[in-house]
Amino acid sequence: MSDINLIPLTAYKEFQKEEMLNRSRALLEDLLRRRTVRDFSDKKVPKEIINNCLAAANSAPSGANKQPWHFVVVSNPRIKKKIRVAAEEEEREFYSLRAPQEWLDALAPLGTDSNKPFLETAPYLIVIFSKSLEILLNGTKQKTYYASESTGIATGFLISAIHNAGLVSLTHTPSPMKFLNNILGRPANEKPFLVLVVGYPAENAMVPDIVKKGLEEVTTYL
Ligand code: IYR
Repeated sequence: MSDINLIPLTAYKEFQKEEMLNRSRALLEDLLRRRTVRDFSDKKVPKEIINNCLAAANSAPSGANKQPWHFVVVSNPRIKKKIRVAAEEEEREFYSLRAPQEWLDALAPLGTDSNKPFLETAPYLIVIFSKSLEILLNGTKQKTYYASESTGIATGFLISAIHNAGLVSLTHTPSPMKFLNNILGRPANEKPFLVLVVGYPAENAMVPDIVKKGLEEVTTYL
């Protein structure tokens, strides 16, 4: 016999159909307002808001409930500068040498280049690490499961929570990202997943005029 400890699902709330429809529409409308922003203000953000958003991310489902992620929240200007210098070095190589033309063409509508001033301007850089192996306090190693998928789901929760709080974010993926372990002193079992740049948009921030695929193009009902 298994000795798992089951408890009643007291947290679940059922809504009337009408309310379900309203709630589904309300969240949809709110998420449709989200834009990835690259022009950040240096306006301060209370730490408690970031903490709440991270707690929301940390509630995400994960393989075998292992929570194979670690969040490093960087607000120290000296560390932000180090990250910017290292990231721009990688990006210069990416844009001028490593990126195939097809990739550069795909990025052209976004207007990105190797300059990453937002890494210093934005009040917070949340560096997300994914762990395929967990090292417990007593030094024993424990496997995690679906680490990338789990960390991706947690990151999605985080992006939504940040948007819901009235802030903007940018998913930034310098490549390769190994320098983040060195700068942030994270162990080798943690793999940088992405850098989430968080703050207020700059006054008169501009965003690329891009469109999303329609739902019918990405959905099949059978
Ligand atoms: N990491 C580079 C390039 C880049 C790649 C993708 I895929 C993007 O959606 C955007 C940028 C950069 O940050 O500029």
